[in-house]
Amino acid sequence: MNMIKNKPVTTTCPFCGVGCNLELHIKDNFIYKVTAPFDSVVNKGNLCVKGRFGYDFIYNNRRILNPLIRKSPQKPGARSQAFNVDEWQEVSWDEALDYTAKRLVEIYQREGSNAMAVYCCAKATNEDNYLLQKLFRALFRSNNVDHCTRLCHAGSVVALQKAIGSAAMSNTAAEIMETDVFIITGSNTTETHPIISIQMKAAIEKNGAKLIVVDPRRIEMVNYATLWLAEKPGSDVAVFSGMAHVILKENLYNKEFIDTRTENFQNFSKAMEKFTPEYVESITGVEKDKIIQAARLYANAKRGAIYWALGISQSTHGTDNAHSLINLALLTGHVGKRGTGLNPLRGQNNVQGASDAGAMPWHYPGYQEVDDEQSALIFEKAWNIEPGGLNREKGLTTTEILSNAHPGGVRSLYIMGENPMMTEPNLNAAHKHMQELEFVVCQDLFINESGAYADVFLPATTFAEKDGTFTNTDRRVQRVRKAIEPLGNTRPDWQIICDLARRVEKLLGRPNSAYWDYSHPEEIMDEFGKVVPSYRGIKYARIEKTGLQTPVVDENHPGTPFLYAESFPIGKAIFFPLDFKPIDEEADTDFPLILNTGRVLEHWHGGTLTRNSWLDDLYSQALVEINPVDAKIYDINHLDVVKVQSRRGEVILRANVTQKTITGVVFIPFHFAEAAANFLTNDALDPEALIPEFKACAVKIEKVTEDQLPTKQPYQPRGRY
Ligand SMILES: Nc1nc2c(c(=O)[nH]1)N[C@H]1C(S)=C(S)[C@@H](COP(=O)(O)OP(=O)(O)OC[C@H]3O[C@@H](n4cnc5c(=O)[nH]c(N)nc54)[C@H](O)[C@@H]3O)O[C@H]1N2
Ligand SMILES: Nc1nc2c(c(=O)[nH]1)N[C@H]1C(S)=C(S)[C@@H](COP(=O)(O)OP(=O)(O)OC[C@H]3O[C@@H](n4cnc5c(=O)[nH]c(N)nc54)[C@H](O)[C@@H]3O)O[C@H]1N2
Ligand code: SF4
Ligand SMILES: [Mo]
Repeated sequence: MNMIKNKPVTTTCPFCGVGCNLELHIKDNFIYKVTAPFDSVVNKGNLCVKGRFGYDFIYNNRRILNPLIRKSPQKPGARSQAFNVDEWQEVSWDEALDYTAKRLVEIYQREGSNAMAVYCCAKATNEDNYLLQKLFRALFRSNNVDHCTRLCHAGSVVALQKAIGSAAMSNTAAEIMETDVFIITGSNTTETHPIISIQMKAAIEKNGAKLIVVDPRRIEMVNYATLWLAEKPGSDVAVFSGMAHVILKENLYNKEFIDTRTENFQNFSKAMEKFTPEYVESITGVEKDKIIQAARLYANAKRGAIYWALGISQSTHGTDNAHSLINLALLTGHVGKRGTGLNPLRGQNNVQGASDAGAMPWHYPGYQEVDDEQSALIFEKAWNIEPGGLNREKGLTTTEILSNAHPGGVRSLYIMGENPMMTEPNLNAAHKHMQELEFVVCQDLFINESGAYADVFLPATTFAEKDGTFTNTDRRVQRVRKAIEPLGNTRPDWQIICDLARRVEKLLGRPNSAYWDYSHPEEIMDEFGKVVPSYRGIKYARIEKTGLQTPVVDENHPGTPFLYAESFPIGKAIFFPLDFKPIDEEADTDFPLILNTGRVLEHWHGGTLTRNSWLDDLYSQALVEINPVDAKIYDINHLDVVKVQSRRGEVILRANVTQKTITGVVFIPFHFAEAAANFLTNDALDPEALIPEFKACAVKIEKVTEDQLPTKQPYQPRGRY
């Protein structure tokens, strides 16, 4: 069909959780330009480089346009890890789906529910994720369902759930214009949530808001900050408990809020006694005066807000770190009002939505617990399953799914739009686990480092070729619209899942047990709304122009810009007494530096999208940031080739000698396959959230010769058309 559109198609950006609105300009089924609507409440005409120019991955030559099956079947322990398309055979959808259903059902019938596992996808829509977890729960009776949220804000989620009963961002990003003091910690906001950072800068420059940055890296927002607390990695509990100590000692706390809205204050304040500014300075490296100033500034604010991301969460004590922030907000009453709040900046375009949709091992859609009898009954009824049929046991998390990949454990892994072989910690160990699987399915746009292990590849459409919804970081459910016809034989994820589910049902001899005959994602959202109260009022007709912020409890409900005005979901919020714990692997004489990992503006995670885009021309090689003082010690000049080694692996890349990282800490972005930072990272986990310590492990660095620099993956020039 030749679709020449006079009017651009409005949709939602597929990269980050800000959820910017895009206008896709189309001619002959080709997107030739992207702009942003000026009346969008989210981005007001602004876009970052990824949203504006990064969409050309859609047309990249390496995109897979037909279903593929391996020519020679893969065996556990002897899987080929080749990207080489010659090892694959193009097949019809019928053949690919019949084969996938047959292999999955065979493993399920032989090994049972616990052998089945799935990674859902925070880049795909709410509708896609709702259906994929439904397939694994309803048909394979498995709760081994997780997605990248585990590697991301799991620490924040567990702490927020325990302390207040809900894990979403409490306020709307745009309310920053009403804030007078805010803290940014563990968030490199200008590179990772660029359009929110524009609003933050405006709050400072136009409104005189004051900013406190707590981060071991000299991120760009430090240029706008009143105070920068350059702590040692992993010392957040001490920094924020030190601030709480000062607030308590100087009587700057909000007594009325504490009395009426919180519990456990006495135990908490007792635990804070030891965090004197002197003690905190000795652990964190932050001068005590700065702790005192930061405490006064935040406590005396009329409307204080905290924004945080992975520097807090990705730690073996990520849950405690997040509690230390929640404690501060409760102590000062800076929550439950406009312009305040506890604001974990969610990363992927639809990580909030995939979590809401139940893409998690311990929860059904809407955070209803899998081991709660009442919740199980609700879903048995909704999905037409016999009473007692759904699995009541909590499933495995992403990292656990891999470490349980052995005979008697997980045998098959279905991956929709994730790339664990770039994004899990300790990749050498992860590679061994992946090898042990019997059957791997990848449903993606490209054969990425994980697809290279797959037995079947199911080619999905991109965001621009399908309908649905994404839920952004401030809980706004927005439309994703089909702008072009799917390229080649690609299909939207929701259709692939339904086609597969019907085949699985047939093989299991339970046809039509759950409903899979949707003609449009809108019908999936209607079903989703029936089982998840906070989405009950989301109807496509209501979000045509502007999204609605959950909870939207009925069809007349206007949405909820900020939460907890009257009470918290668990009634009174709970203070958590904390103690300081060091990182799992501290620097020592053998591995004297700490490795911090994270992102750059131009790239996305494992690089599957952005390295198949011209964005790779903008930022084309991995660099390790090292402070000039350390560079001198190790005799390293700017752009020298160096080897970075940890106890688990090594990578070779060029050095970027820069003040951006503090002494004793080096930083590597994890986007580059030829120098994948996750060969080095530590897979030690937070005991409650089970999130790995991506942000700190011990490494050593040495100069090596130029010829040792690995060549980057062949990059094929953009443009299939
Ligand atoms: N360009 C781009 N944008 C993205 C992404 C991307 O891949 N590329 N990914 C998206 C996703 S999924 C996510 S989750 C977000 C992540 O967003 P961010 O969390 O902002 O991303 P990171 O680069 O991981 O930065 C984390 C920050 O934590 C700091 N940090 C390290 N250790 C510590 C510590 O011990 N304490 C504190 N307080 N800070 C520390 C780092 O120095 C860094 O500044 O970004 C989203 N946006
Ligand atoms: N060292 C280190 N490691 C980290 C982190 C870190 O800070 N440091 N951060 C962690 C965090 S926060 C995250 S969120 C994870 C991210 O980890 P992943 O989710 O594994 O990484 P992505 O590269 O975003 O993988 C997304 C995949 O989805 C595909 N895709 C895109 N759109 C669609 C679609 O519509 N349908 C389908 N089927 N596929 C699609 C893309 O092609 C890509 O292959 O990485 C984690 N790993
Ligand atoms: S800020 Fe995020 S949502 Fe907005 S254009 Fe950039 S990547 Fe897309
Ligand atoms: Mo993330």
